[in-house]
Amino acid sequence: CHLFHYLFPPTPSLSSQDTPQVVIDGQSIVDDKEKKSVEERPAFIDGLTGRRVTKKQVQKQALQLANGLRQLGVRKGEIAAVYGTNSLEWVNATLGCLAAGVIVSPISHAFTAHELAHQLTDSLASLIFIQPSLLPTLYEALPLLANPIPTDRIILLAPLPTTSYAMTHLTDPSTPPTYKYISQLWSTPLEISPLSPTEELSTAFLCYSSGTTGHPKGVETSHHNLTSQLQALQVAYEPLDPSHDVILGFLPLAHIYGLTCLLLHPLSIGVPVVLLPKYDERVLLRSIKEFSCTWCLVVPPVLLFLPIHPTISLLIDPSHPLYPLRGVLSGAAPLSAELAKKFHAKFGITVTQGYGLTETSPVTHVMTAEEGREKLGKIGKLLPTYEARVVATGGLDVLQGDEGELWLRGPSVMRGYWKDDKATRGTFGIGGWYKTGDVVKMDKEGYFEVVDRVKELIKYKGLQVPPAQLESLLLLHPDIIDVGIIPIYSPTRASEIPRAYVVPKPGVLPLRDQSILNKSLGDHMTLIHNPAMEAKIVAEVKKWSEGIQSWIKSYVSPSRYLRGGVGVVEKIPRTASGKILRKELRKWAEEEEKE
Ligand code: 4UW
Repeated sequence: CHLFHYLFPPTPSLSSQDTPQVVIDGQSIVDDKEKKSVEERPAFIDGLTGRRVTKKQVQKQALQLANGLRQLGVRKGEIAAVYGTNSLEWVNATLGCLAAGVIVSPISHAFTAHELAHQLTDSLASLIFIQPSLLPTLYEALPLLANPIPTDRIILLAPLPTTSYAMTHLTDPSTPPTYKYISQLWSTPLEISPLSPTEELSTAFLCYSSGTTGHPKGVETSHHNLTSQLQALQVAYEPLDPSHDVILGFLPLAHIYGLTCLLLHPLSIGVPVVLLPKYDERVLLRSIKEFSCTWCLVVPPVLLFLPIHPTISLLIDPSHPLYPLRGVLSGAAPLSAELAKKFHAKFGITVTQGYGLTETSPVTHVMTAEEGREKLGKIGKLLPTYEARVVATGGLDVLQGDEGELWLRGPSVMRGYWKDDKATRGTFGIGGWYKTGDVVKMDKEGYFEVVDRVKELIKYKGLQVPPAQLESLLLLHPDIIDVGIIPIYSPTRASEIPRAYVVPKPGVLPLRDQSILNKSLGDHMTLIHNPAMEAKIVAEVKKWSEGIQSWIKSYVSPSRYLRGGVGVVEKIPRTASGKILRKELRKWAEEEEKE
């Protein structure tokens, strides 16, 4: 059905007389009082202000927005960008668009004007919901857009200001601001038309992912993809109790992990979510206590910082370290069993894992906390509705227990990449199998483990860093003639970081000098940290590479900075067809590591 109808099933009455009771041995197991209190519990809480909305209010406001969008002339099938940090307004914009049949393309709040312009142009977004503080980035992006967004379709993601707060300081002073706050768009009547069965396959979301190769592409996620996903999660996800559990939500809703696991799934099962705009240890600890959070979603680096931050220890009661938190679910990047163990030793809380991809809506593997205790470091069993194969190079299934690429099939696999048939064809094998680009193995009981990645993707703290995007940017630099980017692992960050190898234009650096070539490592590479290099040249190369690192900062968001550094080399190893031999680059990085 329509995702909106799945989230808010059209039950005619919620009065106690009409509500069917579950009766066991003559006793009602859900008494009216308890049911009523569950309905009155908030669906979402703004963790900073304490503002809260119940599920009924969420539904009403979404319908009001849907109607307002219609009045604005926005039609079914148009694309709305939602650009901001987690907030109640973000939820309203997204669900309002869903109800109106408008496709939502969430955009990371950390994006630069350059990245924003790319996604707005590529997605063909015709309206944007934007957090007011991000307006300056939008102004920078507007001139770069191929499809301009009219001013009356720039809608502010913020509660109506209570004072006569003026937006002028954020806008071009020559044009008076005409933007509306999201709630100014709300209008009645409140109803949405059901989707016909064919429309169920229509796109609901357009999240961006680089997939196995190339630039970020829009992933077409349909209503049906998500309703199937939510049904499967209801069976296999950690059992959460709507009358007791509260989820802490600081991961970005704009990433599919947050979108499904912090917004859609909790809303569908009626468990409240405390929304925080970013990861901040102090706010996080305060929120756990203030809102009695019992469940938390993280990416691996969070587990590293929390235990070691010195000022944080003071906030923790040693007898109940993170009370009442009882479970932590990690995903989006590799988690070592060791890190999970350390966290458990410190806080007595089991870290369990899930796995998924933007292309699979996203969860395909997950474990409950109970399973997590036994299977540390694994990603769990295959979620119901999915079929999986573990495939060797050449396309044959490996023997049970051996490593191979994970291929998936199921109703939550994306429709395809937006306006990119070639990429879509490249990612699906014969029989409609979706090739993940991740290398896994499965134990006898059916628990999977991620052991490697064969695709280009780099994950910085769970966020995608597409090497192809960074490479094409670096090629625009006047001093650079070739470049290859790979991930290196940073144990202090518990995350991969991108490292660039670049070939400078002849003459830019004194690298062609024979005396230096003689000291190079291998035939093709001159290490900048080679201690034999003359100090002056080392300093020059270092300064130049730092210049490259800061140059890229004006184009990409912080998760994509070249934190792994810039290595200067004579040439980038490529195949005969010109493909970068990333394995070779990885070897270089390992050699440097040993130095
Ligand atoms: N271990 C190792 C993992 C893991 C992993 C993902 O940005 P995307 O497209 O999507 C995501 C989705 C994350 C996610 C989904 C459902 C879920 O339950 C959960 O954890 C609770 C997390 O990140 O990136 C997809 C790529 O991210 C890597 C892997 O390479 C995959 O192809 N990845 N989860 N547990 N690697």
